[in-house]
Amino acid sequence: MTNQARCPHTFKPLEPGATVSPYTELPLPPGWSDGVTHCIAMAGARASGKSLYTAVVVKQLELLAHRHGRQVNPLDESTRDRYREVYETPLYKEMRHMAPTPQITSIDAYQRDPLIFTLGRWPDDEGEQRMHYLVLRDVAGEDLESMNPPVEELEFFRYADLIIFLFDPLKVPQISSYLQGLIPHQLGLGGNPEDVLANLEVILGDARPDLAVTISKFDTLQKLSQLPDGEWKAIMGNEGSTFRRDNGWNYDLHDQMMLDMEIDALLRYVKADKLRHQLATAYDGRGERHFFAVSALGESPTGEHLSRQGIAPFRTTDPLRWHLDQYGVFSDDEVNLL
Ligand SMILES: Nc1nc2c(ncn2[C@@H]2O[C@H](COP(=O)(O)OP(=O)(O)OP(=O)(O)O)[C@@H](O)[C@H]2O)c(=O)[nH]1
Ligand SMILES: [Mg+2]
Repeated sequence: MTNQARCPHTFKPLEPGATVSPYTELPLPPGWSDGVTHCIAMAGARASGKSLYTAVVVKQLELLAHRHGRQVNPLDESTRDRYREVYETPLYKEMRHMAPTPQITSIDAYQRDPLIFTLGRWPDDEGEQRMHYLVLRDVAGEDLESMNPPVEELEFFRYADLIIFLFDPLKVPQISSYLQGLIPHQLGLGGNPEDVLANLEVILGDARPDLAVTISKFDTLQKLSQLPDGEWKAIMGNEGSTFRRDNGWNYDLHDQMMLDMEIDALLRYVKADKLRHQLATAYDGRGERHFFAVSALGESPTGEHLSRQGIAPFRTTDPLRWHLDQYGVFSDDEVNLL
């Protein structure tokens, strides 16, 4: 499970001791090649919730790190400034939506540079304490939905440790028709997850990084438990199911396996057959994939504004912990209970 330091832009491997990336010719942060890099890319259609998820998951990781006696910090000024301006301020200070992420070829494409955070010192695969870095790349849904996706600019996907593929349950007709009247009308829904997945396959070529297939905006589905008696109420109102409850700060493999099976069953129930089939052909026997369900907000926004009840994230760190747990980073047996 050797995870050597990788170039933060291209996610490609680096030679030991490298101080400059041979791929971008940009200097690497000091001490970079002594650390362990976790390269994570967001994927999904427009408005599937990638940027809001990015904003929220960083805050959640900060809280998680605190429990483990560590800190999650932006590595450089660029990450700090961009995280603050693009992600934190609109969501946490102005309580409004974020603008759609611009296409990667546009001048204002802030996501061309990765967001880099330090995760603190953790053992590497030989038990030696090393600095671990999280490198997150947000992507424009517009690029991933495009008939001609900018494959070259998105080549980093091939080298990612993990792709978090978000899809919006409101794009599934059987779900959205039931939700009418239960949640405020959603502005500007994006494209189909199936088209994005097909493009992602083109971008990936033969590579199959771990894929977290993640239902976003899960709060909308949880509303189905409020329907009068019926099958949806039985499914979403079942107190025993893993997707009814948050796992707090714990990460438990058994809980994750249950969640994976329950989401799979849910997708079968809503007849998301095309997506399931696409995933099976693209990944089965060729790479690891796992189902997740997250909500960055915890509540549907009304028009331009977020819920007055504030932000109540649900299971947002699960996909990241699926990857990090293999390295013992934020593993529960490490919890500093002081
Ligand atoms: N109910 C609910 N709505 C959400 C949630 N997360 C995002 N949304 C809604 O989805 C919209 C789009 O979210 P973004 O994070 O900007 O979507 P994106 O995937 O980054 O979109 P692009 O940048 O265009 O690719 C938001 O403005 C919210 O209205 C959530 O957890 N719950
Ligand atoms: Mg975005």
